[in-house]
Amino acid sequence: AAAYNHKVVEKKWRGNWEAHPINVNDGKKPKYYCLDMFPYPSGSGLHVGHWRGYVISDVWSRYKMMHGYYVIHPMGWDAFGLPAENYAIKNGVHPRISTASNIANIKRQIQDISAVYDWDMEVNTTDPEFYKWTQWIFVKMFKAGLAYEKEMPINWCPSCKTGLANEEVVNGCCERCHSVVTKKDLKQWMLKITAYADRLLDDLDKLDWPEKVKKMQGDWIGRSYGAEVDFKVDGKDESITVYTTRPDTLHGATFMVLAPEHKLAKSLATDETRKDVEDYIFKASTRSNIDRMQDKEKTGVFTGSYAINPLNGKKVPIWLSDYVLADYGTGAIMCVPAHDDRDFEFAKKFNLPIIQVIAKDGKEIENMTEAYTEAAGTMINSGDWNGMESSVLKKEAPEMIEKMGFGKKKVNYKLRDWVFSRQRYWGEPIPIIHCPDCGCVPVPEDQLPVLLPEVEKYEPTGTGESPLAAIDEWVNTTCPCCGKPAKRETNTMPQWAGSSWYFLRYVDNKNKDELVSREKADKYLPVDMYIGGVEHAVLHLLYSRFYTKFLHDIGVVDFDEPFTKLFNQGMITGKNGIKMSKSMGNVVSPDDLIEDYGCDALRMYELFVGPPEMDAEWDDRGIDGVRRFLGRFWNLVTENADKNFAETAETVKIRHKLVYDITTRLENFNLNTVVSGFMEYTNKLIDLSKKQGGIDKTTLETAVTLLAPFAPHLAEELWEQLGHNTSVFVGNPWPSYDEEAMKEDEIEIAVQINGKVKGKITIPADADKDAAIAAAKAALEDKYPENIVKEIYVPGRIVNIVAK
Ligand code: ANZ
Ligand code: ZN
Repeated sequence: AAAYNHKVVEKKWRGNWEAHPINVNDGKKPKYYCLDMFPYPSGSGLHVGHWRGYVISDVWSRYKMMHGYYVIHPMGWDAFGLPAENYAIKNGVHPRISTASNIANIKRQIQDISAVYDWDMEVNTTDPEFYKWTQWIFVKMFKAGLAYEKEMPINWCPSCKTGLANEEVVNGCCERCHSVVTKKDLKQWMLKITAYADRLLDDLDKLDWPEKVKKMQGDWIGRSYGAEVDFKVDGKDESITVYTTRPDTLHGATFMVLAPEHKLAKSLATDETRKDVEDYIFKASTRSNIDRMQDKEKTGVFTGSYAINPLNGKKVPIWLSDYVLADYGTGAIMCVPAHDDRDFEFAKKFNLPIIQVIAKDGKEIENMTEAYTEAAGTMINSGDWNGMESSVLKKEAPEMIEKMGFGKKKVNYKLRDWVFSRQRYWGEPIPIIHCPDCGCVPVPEDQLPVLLPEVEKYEPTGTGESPLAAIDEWVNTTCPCCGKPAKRETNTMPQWAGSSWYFLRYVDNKNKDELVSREKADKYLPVDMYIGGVEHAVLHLLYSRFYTKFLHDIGVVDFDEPFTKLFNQGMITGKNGIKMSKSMGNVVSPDDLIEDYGCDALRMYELFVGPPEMDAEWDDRGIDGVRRFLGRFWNLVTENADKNFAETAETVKIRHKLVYDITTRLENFNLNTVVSGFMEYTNKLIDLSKKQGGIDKTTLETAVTLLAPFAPHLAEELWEQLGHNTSVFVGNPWPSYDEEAMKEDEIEIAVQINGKVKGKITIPADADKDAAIAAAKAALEDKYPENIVKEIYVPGRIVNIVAK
């Protein structure tokens, strides 16, 4: 038989699959929706890192196909956003044009993976037929009161010259360009994602997602239970409300701290403190939240005023400090230095009293050197509350405080509403018209899409207006309500808008009347398996869940979670774990590797580099070993294909074990060990073939079938050589295994004396304890000890003899 030539084989099968699609919807098969996070079509094309996720999702799709599913496996383009716009600013090329050519290039590269993508389902977020529905969702949200305008200080990237959502600020810097983010007062469109906070949090329990991702979303939503407590300002009518999660520690509140932005901050100053207070407030206003939270050394200023602890009537000083954030809770806190780290630090620095109110072993600590932050122990120094268990009190105190009349129970969230407008060109226009009489009026649904107009200059103005504001003919329009002159909204949507719902559109991408028909939605959605990088844990995955819940609530779909199962693949990096990027010059392109080793070899090598959920360093040299394995596998099958060799007991056993190992590893996503498993078993079969003179056809067919999701071209070719004239993926179900048939007749086990291995013995697999011990005795002969305390047989594993 001819040697394995990947070029010939891969070309032939790509052509065959085009002529005879293997993943067909006959209307009878159950569906399985396996989705990749769709790519941004960047100018630099795909590298081997991008391949990894696509190979994983394709293996999974083909595996599901072989279980009789019609697999929905689409691909599309997340094509609005800054890179295309920045390119336009630099080179004067319209983003529409550069985007189209990038897509064409990346599409060709993705097709080289030979994945079973259904290109009839393709979507592109910048296509007016697509963004019509992105705008439609916005209009629906506006009508539901979930989209609103608000003047507020928002995160502003001075380099991208646009506002950012909280989720887009990472360690105080712009997620995209890493510039330090500042604040800017701007009128913004906001989406009320907070209205869904409880559902977004509680429904995480329904999801088969990595725990790590669920925890990140949970922390981001940040629900906490506590109380709001009112403290009267001494000598004034005003009172200050604080938010606390630890009302049990109220007796230990020895001072109070307000955010410098608190509305009472200035008025609490006395003649002596006024100058210091105003200086401090000014300084804080120039700093970002992140800086403030990360301060090593606490800063603060005494206002000169006092508040009254409502529980015990004690006077406590009121301070200002920027470790208290203005936009969380009430912007004011009661400070319990004995039981909170930050309060402790502050008290030490400014010499404020520390009163311990929870004692771990009933004893008060002399000279506390750090706060005791657990809610575990008995209450002390707490009047009527003395002797209570703090964990119990923590839960009961909010209600007690409510009854006593100086506060109430309160739930708080870290999640904030979503800043949804961007002051940039290359995005979906927000479909709103501003009328002097009617206010904000949504563009009527039958007039959507609001097309993105042509502009002469793409530069952001930096004034907080998008380049669209300069196009008078576009901006000036009439009010859909009253017909009077009115102006269009000139902000555009963030890049997340299209990606928050694109997965719904694939299954009905040509529908002119609906986002997705209810019939198709019911039949093909939601996504069963979603595969992509972990960097989207909060942003995209949270926004998509919010959109889906909203579309559920307005009856577009009947499910309220978009992605039933999630898999995050690790990153492929260059040497020393450095991210692959053009600027680092360490990008490995798949193109040459496909040429030299073949698509199948590259697919398997992508999986072989390490556990798929972990990052892995790329090293081209390893692909050679995978290519050689494919050559050996090819030879094994082709040499035996026409032999009609009868099956032997030994081969049957290996066959069942092979099916078992590959299937269980694949089910658990241990894909790197699937590849090493194939290598081991192929060597075993080659040895066996030499020993016996051949391998039977059933075993060869089984091995080829198992290999098909991984190396589809090669598997198709070998399947044909084994005498089949239909695809290995069609009408050829995934092989099953029989645990009985896998069992070895004889097993090798270790013999230990007092835990130390002394030798190995071979015994019948079903040997009982007596037989195993007898075999051990026979093997060790005179080395078998005399003063035996115990003889232990761990079935199938060891004999251990305990002796004196
Ligand atoms: C008294 C206390 C005693 C507190 C104690 C903690 C421990 P979550 O919601 O879990 O993040 N806090 C409240 N508002 C704040 C703000 N705007 N800026 C900074 N800190 C603020 O935590 C809520 C706790 O964080 C609250 O409970 C408050 O301090 C502080 F032993 O009140 B605690
Ligand atoms: Zn009007």
